[in-house]
Amino acid sequence: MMAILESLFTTNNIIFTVIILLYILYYRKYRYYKFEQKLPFTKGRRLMGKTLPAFPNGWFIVARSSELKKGQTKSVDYHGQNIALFRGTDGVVYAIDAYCAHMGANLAEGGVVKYSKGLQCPFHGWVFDGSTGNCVTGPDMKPKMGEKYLYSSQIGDANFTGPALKLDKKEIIKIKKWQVRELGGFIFVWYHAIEELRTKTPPYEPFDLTEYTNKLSFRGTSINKVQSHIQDIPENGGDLMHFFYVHYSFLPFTDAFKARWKANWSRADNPNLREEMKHEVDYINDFKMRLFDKYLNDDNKPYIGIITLDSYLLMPGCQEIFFFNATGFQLGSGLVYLFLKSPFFETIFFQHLEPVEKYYHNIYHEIYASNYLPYCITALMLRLEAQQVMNDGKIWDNKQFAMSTYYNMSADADKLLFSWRTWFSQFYEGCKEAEEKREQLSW
Ligand SMILES: *[C@@H]1O[C@H](CO)[C@@H](O)[C@H](O)[C@H]1NC(C)=O
Ligand SMILES: *[C@@H]1O[C@H](CO)[C@@H](O)[C@H](O)[C@H]1NC(C)=O
Ligand SMILES: *[C@@H]1O[C@H](CO)[C@@H](O)[C@H](O)[C@H]1NC(C)=O
Ligand SMILES: CC(=O)N[C@H]1CO[C@H](CO)[C@@H](O)[C@@H]1O
Ligand code: FES
Ligand SMILES: [Fe+2]
Repeated sequence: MMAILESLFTTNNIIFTVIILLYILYYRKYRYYKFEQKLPFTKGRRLMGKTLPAFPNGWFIVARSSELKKGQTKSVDYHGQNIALFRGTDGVVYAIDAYCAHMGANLAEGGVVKYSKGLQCPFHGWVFDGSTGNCVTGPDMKPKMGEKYLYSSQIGDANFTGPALKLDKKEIIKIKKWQVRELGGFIFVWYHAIEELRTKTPPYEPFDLTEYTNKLSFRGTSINKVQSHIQDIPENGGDLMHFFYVHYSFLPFTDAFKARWKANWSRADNPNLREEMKHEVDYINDFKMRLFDKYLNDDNKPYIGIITLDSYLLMPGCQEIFFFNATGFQLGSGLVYLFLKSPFFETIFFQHLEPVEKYYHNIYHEIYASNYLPYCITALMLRLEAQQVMNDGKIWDNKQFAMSTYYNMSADADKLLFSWRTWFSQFYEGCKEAEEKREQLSW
């Protein structure tokens, strides 16, 4: 035994051991780690109950930049809409309604990029300008006039003699155009149920993370599948109590490593935000305040919720140790930017929701971490994060939407839930009416 130990510590072996250790830490397999949950946790049939509208307004990510090369198209189904996404030969990403104004072909399925920013229908060759939605006649992008005919509503009646088609109007042919942003490798589309607000410049923009991600490296993506009302997911940010019940355990299969959380939430337009979110540790507080300076402004403040989270680890036979301090920005209904700060490293979890259909969502977490953090550590962090989301998933996938519900207004946690819900209700503007109009659709 001693001989083996002694031989391990000869110079050559120490070098060898260090090399092996470094190799494990930088094992290439985890350079970019991807985790995908197989299935949601939904059990049996569930009475979802009455809910708020299923599709709130906001910026949502519909694709990664790498998925859309110049001249490529992608069909996007989201919020009950079919969108044709394409990258012009000018390099810009455009989003227009999927259905051609002529005979209804899907422009994303076989459409060809034309005149640098137009998309040509695969059926009879009409071209739509991605920047305006206008149907155009040639490379000069001149809008084309068309005659709109409506079928008579009496078709199908007994003894109907016609005419079957009636001229409705003569006008410029146009389909819906969606606002697009491309930032940090992601493509965002702005959804608003109200027509004028869909086309007007949105009141807030996705965050530009470049300043932070320049210092960090992109390490991986996790995808959790959730079957619940979309609000249940962001609502976690304003739900302090659930941390104690759902997130108390750090590692799966064992309760030996417990977590303790100190969480709080505030609307970003709270005039006392900086005092109330002040952190007692100076460098953490500086980090937080710098984030507020960079990302909050008078225009976007009403649409942002601030999460603060301190995490402590309890290990058997050890003193409680701090794990990390986090500051999160809930930006509208579909994006969360979580900045983790510790004395040893910096990490960003960027969470975005992909509505697959009514009550079915993919939750993405993109992890960015300090360059010197070993790959296997960030892979583990991402995997543990996905595990925490799965803990939530077991609740989400089987719960009802809490529409008319009881609050304990003498408890801080429920008061906060109440104010979180008040804040989030703004994202449903116009959605109820839009969804009622779409009722005849199957999704
Ligand atoms: C259609 O025409 C037949 C035969 O002329 C007539 O008996 C019937 O009442 C008509 N139906 C309607 C709905 O007008
Ligand atoms: C959250 O912050 C508010 C405002 O500073 C404070 O009154 C409240 O006690 C905090 N809640 C928790 C659970 O720390
Ligand atoms: C409501 O909250 C108060 C204060 O935390 C607590 O004393 C009380 O037991 C709670 N009521 C219920 C029904 O949980
Ligand atoms: C490393 C560090 O400063 N951690 C801090 C995280 O936040 C808590 C307070 O909520 C501090 O006590 C820790 O020191
Ligand atoms: S359906 Fe698109 S051109 Fe005819
Ligand atoms: Fe949670």
